[in-house]
Amino acid sequence: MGILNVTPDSFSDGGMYLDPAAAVEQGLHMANEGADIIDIGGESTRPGADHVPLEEEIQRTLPVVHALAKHGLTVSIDTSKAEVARLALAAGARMVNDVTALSDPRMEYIVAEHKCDVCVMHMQGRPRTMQDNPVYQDVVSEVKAFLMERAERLRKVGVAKEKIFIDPGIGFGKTVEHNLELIRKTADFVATGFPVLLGLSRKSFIGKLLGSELQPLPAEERLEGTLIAQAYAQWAGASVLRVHDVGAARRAMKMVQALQS
Ligand code: HH2
Repeated sequence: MGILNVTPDSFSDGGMYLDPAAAVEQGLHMANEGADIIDIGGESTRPGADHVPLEEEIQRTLPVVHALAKHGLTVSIDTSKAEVARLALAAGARMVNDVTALSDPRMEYIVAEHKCDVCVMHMQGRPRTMQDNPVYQDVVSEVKAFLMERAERLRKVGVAKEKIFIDPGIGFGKTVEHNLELIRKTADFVATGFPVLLGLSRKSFIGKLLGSELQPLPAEERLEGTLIAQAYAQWAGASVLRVHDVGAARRAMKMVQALQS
């Protein structure tokens, strides 16, 4: 899954694809490099990010969703707003990536109606404050229980199991150690029988591990850390990796596949 943020403030590619033509070009480029899905987001979820009004999010995302779907690409809409999801699905998107896991009460019905794929992600708190002081008794079991509850809500409105992707939400209300523990236990999430999606790409835990808490390695120097963490998750059975560097991720995935066969 290639990341396409049509935002001014995303932590890694913010401001690069605000112009719809540049966004479409980047979407096509990622597909060429081997992305199966293009995930289009109009609201940054980085720590401290501000809320984006509905109309603004629609204006940013819809033209790009429409254009890339028209080119025959599989498009995912990264949104927590049911209305954005509804319009994106009508414009040709085939997946909803909801980092708030159905916080909008209409979301599950829209997903069920369109029979599309959906990703529910775990987050402790909300972006503005989520990194302040995340606390868990047992991070893996708490995150898993939350995801199972949200998956059950989708099952109840008729969404097929294989259409529900679960995501532990790396970096969303988690310390470096919480993130590492969740990645180490990828197989526990895979064992639920739901496909697992993971977003590790250039995340700050990699910067902190390879630099320091106070001086994290910058986002553009996190590729090796990203690829190794992704290879581990793929080996443990993750189904989808959400990435910025599609070509490099594809080559790494091929190597893992070759070693596994
Ligand atoms: N991470 C980000 C955004 N959406 N969706 C899922 N399912 N899983 C993730 O880990 C995930 C996500 C954050 O990364 P990015 O899109 O690069 O930045 P921003 O939120 O600043 O736009």
